[in-house]
Amino acid sequence: MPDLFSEFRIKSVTLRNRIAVSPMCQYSATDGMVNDWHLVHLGALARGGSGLIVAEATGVSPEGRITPGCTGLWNDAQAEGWRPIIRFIEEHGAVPGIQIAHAGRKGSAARPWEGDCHLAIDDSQAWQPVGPSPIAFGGILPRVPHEMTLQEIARVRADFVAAAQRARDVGFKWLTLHFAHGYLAQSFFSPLANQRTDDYGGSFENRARFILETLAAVREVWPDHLPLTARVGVLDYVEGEQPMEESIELIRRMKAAGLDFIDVSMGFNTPDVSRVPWGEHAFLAPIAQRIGREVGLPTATSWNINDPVKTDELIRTGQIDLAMIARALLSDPHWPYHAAQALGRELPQNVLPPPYAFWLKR
Ligand code: 536
Repeated sequence: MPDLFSEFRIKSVTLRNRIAVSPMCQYSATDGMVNDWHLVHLGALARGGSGLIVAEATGVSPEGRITPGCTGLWNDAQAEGWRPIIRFIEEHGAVPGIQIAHAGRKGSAARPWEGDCHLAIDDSQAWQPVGPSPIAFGGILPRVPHEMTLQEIARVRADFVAAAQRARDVGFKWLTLHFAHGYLAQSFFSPLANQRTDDYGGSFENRARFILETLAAVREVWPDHLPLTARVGVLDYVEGEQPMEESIELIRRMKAAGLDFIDVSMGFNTPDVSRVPWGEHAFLAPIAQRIGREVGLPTATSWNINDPVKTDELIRTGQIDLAMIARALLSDPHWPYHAAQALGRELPQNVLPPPYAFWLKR
């Protein structure tokens, strides 16, 4: 069995270890453009030795952003901005990935540290959020989304395709579709957000349609030799959510449509997260393991993964193939180095760049 520091191979991509940087919104872009912040933030994570770095949820259109500070891939200038970041990540031995997203009814929000709530309608930076049905998320995101027409659904699908092409052309090697966290695609799948009566709502087939069509359209342009992955919200921990069997069947059909890898996450389709077992280490790992086994796809999960010994065990016992780590890496980009120490292992040669490794080797 592999351990935390074993390579991971998928398609033509090899990760140096099983430590992956989960996408983390920085809300620090202007008009969707990355800047020095993103280079330093992601560069530090590459220097720190993680195998895979998935850049933050990046809007496929201006209205697809969560906040006005989110990154975008709806024009070529935005794509070009990623080039130095991709180059730096690769020069330091990590694989550059990006998550493309449409925020749906949760979009047009303030940055978390500026309130996290929907922007005022007359705010010059605000836009009209869209969704499958005119049902508000609630809580601090009270705006009722515009119910998307069939034409608007087709447009978002085309926006995902165009963003995937830009990600491909600028050199990303790993693409993650954001089908989680109550954003647009996930909200089509959830009966909590979708009450449409046309081909995109109601039955399992209809609620799955947006995700499956978007995935299939992206697969047409994303190179066969590169992994196409998705982060899927498989449960919400609330009444009225879809049964787990539906989530598993969705991922089975995603595999048939060309999905290579699944990152198991939550739905977040309601403001009520009181039943999420936040305190348990890697609480989604057993669910991820079940899905990976039943569908037959390499699997990752995230949320409260921070303890090196427990994380190594998740890999060694085959529960997950990759650990998607967020906050632990934010607080310590050198988590891989410290994990090797905690595991009592000799530091693998490829974890730290020579100017650091020389002084820090044990
Ligand atoms: C989920 N979040 C997910 C985000 C950004 C904001 C927060 C994303 O996928 N881009 C979350 C919900 C509730 C509590 C913590 C995190």
